[in-house]
Amino acid sequence: MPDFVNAAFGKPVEASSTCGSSGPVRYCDSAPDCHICDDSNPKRRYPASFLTDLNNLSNVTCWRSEPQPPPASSAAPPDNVSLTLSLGKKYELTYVSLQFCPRAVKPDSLAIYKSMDYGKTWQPWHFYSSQCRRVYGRPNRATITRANEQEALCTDGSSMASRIAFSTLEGRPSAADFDYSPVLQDWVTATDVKVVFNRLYFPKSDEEEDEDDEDNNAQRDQPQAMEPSLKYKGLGLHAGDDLNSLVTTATTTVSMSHYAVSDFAVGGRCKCNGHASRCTNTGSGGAGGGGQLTCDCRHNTAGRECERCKPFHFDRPWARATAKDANECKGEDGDVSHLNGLGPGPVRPAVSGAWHGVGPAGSFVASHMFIKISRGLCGTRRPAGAAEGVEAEGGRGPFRW
Ligand SMILES: [Ca+2]
Repeated sequence: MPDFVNAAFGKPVEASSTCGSSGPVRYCDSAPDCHICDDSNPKRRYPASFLTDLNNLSNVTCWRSEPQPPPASSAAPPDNVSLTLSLGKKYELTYVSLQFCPRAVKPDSLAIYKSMDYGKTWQPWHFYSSQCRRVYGRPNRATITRANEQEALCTDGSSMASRIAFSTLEGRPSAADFDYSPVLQDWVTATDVKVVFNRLYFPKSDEEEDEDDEDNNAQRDQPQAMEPSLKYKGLGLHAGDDLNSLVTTATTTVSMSHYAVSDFAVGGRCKCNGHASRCTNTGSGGAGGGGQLTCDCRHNTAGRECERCKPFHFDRPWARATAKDANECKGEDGDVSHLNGLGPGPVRPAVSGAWHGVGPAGSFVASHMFIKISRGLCGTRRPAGAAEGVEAEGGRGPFRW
């Protein structure tokens, strides 16, 4: 299988908000320690590309979002600052980690989503919040059983250290049988990963009431679980509001804060369904020259993820390779093009007992010959118990197995 890598390294990340993108802005860290960011000034830039650059501890580089005032109450609209990472290929990911910048405020609530179709559709992968029920409509302590292994959990954000690491398989019962769990193989597959920061702070007074809130509001919160933003519709800020003017006004009165992340990493392997030991760049990739990452498929498989059998190798159905069985696609390696004109007819393998099998494409292998016949003409496989070399009915006439 391909090497375990940080698939995010060097990949582009799209940020919905970047500090100083429309001119110099004052931002503050957790202490009253304020600075200016300005995206047009190389010394004061905090672009999204700093999320996936080399994570050098002696020279930490950070992405920072536009500063904003803290929410007035728990009913204030969510921030919805997002980071979208596109991997350009299916990967099987075992962790997603975010390292927050030194001295930066740790977010209270964030959601991680994944896409398996290059960003067309998204599904929740994990939530972090000090208020799981309120913000995401999910219990804080849910249990995963074999019946709901594809369910996103919410864990308490108050335990967030300077790094959060979501382990995709942790606590999921079938993780030990990963090779045989299509559900989990699907669960860890992603082409894109999106992090949405919903809350930097949760107002203190609301936090203290949380214990009662858990049960009393469980039902009220439930229908809004999947769409946190709906919960705040009609309250506070609207999409059309000029945030910059609000930010400027607020700077003098409240401590401005922001999201600040130094490293966005996703750990996993290029997805090849067990049929390749590496992924390679193919093609020129056009003007960018980046090419397209594709599995270097073996076992007679084909496709970007080795997700199907090569032509003329359909003698058994495609299957993912496991630790015990390569599940190689079977067929005849020889050139059959010269037999294309051969019409349907009875098949008589020249050598008794040299029968290899009949595949979905109607291929029939006998000794060193590869004879193309129409589907179903010679039946399916040798019936159990039928001895080799006996006459058998098949299509238009008897032939030998
Ligand atoms: Ca960095």
